[in-house]
Amino acid sequence: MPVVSEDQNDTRNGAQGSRRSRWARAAFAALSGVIAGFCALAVAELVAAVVRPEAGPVAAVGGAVIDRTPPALKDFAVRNFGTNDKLVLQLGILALLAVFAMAVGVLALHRRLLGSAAVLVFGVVGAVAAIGRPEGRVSDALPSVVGAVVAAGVLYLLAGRLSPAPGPSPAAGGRDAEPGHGTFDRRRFVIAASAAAAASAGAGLLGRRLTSAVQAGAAASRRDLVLPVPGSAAAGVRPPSRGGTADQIVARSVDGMTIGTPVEDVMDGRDAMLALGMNGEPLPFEHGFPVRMVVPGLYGYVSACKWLKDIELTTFDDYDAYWVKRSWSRQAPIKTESRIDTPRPFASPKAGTIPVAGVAWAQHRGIQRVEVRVDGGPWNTARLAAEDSRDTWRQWVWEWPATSGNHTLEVRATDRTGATQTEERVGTVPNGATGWHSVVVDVS
Ligand SMILES: Nc1nc2c(c(=O)[nH]1)N[C@H]1C(S)=C(S)[C@@H](COP(=O)(O)O)O[C@H]1N2
Ligand SMILES: [Mo]
Repeated sequence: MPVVSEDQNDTRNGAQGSRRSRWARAAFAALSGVIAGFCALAVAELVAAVVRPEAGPVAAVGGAVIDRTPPALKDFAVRNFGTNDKLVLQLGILALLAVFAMAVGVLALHRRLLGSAAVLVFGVVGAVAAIGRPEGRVSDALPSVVGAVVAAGVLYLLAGRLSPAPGPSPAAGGRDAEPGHGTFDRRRFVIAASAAAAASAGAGLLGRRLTSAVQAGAAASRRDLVLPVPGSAAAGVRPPSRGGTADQIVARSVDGMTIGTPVEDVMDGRDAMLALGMNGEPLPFEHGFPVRMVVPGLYGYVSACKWLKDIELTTFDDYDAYWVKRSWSRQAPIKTESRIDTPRPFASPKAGTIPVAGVAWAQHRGIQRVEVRVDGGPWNTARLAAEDSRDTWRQWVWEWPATSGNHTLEVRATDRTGATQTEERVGTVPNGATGWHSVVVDVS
């Protein structure tokens, strides 16, 4: 079957065709780069499925980026993308990778060895990111390195298919290729590229399979877990005789998180617990299956280690946990806070009686009073829902006799120690935000 190569068209159509041919080769070169990139990721994910899923390059680079993102940018991402922030980050990484892959593909067209070697740089980036993760180990480099080496080989091969065929090309029906004129055999390239893409897809699917087999195993063990009936609604740790200079409990998780909790809080009789269940069933995976810590009254980053692996008794002098290393406070009791949930900001309700309602919390101290005021006027005491326990949120409502116009609603809570929520506004770092929540509404 005679196959017409790009270049034979050129000889027929002259200079215009030749230019078109050069563009076509560049496009094919960019495509080679993308295929090599796809191959790198697929192979890396396959190896990661065997070695350790978190060591896969996309997760590792994503994690490394998050660790190095300035707080302001992190806040921006959380504000704009909410719980999709990690997805957006991963898509961003993939988009950036695609651009680089195209560039490397074009480079390989001109400098085959150099372009292929450039792929290895990505392997180094992935490897460094994976090893640098908390709990990272040298073997975590394997997925990125193997992926990059295989991809470099693939790019070298594909770039070879794009180089001018030496001498008469049998695929071109025996016609002489003109040396230096950019002849390449499209069919041979397409076959090689398709094979590489298909093999990569196969590797990626196999990796997925392996990972989902592990997930299925975890799901089965969760399904088979029979929760014991608790002796009380919540049974806290009872203090043994105190002793020793130890003042910090450090919990470690399988995802490399470390969380340090004051021994004093865990042992003071509150319902500190290792939780196996929630709402009458085994913990959901995202909340820490098979076991997590819960200590009422302390923010999650100092108390609530999920996917718990081990617990160590140590001192605050000797060890700083994950977020403490990142400029958060060693100790972080939950602050007395309240929030307006309805009406929503910039709502336009009708004049009349409007219920203003929300939640307030001061875990382990309990909520004593919630007050609401309109346009900086006098405070009005809200009605509180029954208290489930002083460790739980408390709902509140105040019936507002609303008149038409623009109004600002503010709320503040007072806990059972008599302390009233501070008006002073501070951000979440280093130990939790403060300030009064306000909502502006336009009553019609
Ligand atoms: N292993 C692990 N545990 C963790 C974290 C984490 O990133 N990894 N985040 C902590 C933080 S900051 C909070 S607020 C809670 C959130 O728990 P939840 O997902 O059950 O609400 O988990 C805590 N425990
Ligand atoms: Mo948190």
